[in-house]
Amino acid sequence: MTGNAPAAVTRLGDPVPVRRLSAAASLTAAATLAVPAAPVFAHGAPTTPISRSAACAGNGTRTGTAACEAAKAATNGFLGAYDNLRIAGVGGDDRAAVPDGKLCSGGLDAYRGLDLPRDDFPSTAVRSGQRLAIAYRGTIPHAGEFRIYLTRPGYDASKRLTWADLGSKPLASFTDPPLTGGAYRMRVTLPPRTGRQMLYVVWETSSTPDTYYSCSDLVFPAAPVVSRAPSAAPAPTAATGTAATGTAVPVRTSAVRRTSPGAAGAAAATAPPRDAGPVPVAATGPDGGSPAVGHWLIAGALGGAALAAAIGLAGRLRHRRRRAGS
Ligand SMILES: [Cu+2]
Repeated sequence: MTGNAPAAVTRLGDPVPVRRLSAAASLTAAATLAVPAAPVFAHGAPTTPISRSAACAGNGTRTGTAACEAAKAATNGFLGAYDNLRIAGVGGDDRAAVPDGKLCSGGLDAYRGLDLPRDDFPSTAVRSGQRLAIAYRGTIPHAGEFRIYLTRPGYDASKRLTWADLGSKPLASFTDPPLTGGAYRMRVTLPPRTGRQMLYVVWETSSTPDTYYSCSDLVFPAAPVVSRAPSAAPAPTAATGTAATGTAVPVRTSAVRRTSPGAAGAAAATAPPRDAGPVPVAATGPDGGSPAVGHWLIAGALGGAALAAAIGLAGRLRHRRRRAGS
């Protein structure tokens, strides 16, 4: 368990806490003067299939889209950093820690706009049976387990996501998957679904107290439209149709049609064959870069630098201590 490759990588880019303190002090001062869009090196989020946090939250790649603008507006004009959607001390009981209807924000106020039940969040076009590649950007690597959930048939994307939508068990789970190119790599086979669905990823880290949550919007092909022949003969599509999908047909169809061209383009751009997936612009630096610098730059840029810095420093030190102790 200990001394494996990912842990070694982590330590390479891990300055001594004392040095971090002095560097942070000067960087905080500098950040208040300049740096419009400061990079954030926090922890992680899925970039493929693109998650609402990686798209819309701080330093996201699609913040200008209508859904992201709405999400931001619904969060008092500010969303937290895209890779920092985490809760400490969950200990595996996600359902107790994250309330229904707030799964995409993890119940965190700084991300509540991500819970909006909209059908135009940046999404990924997929199909049933596909071996979907997942790239979970790890801006600070941690050991831990990923649990990948998919919404059940009959999920209604016009309502806020609940645990019941996800079923009792994850589609798959992975412990310490390979970290290559700055992202954890996993693959899941997608079961039969139609229309808009949600991939919900839980990352319960074991090297820190934190668990991370994220929603990735998926768009399967719409359910086949059942033809209404004058005769009583069953429609040709009946072979694959079920009662559940049949009743859902009108909803799915209209939902897909309402998708804007921009959103459709976004979906195509993140189509599954692209294994690597888009990487948030601000996070493109080498992973061994300087996470501490990013933390302090953003803390300074957020204004109220002193307060933010104090809070951030406390969090960082606790975070490091836990990791050093593990
Ligand atoms: Cu972290």
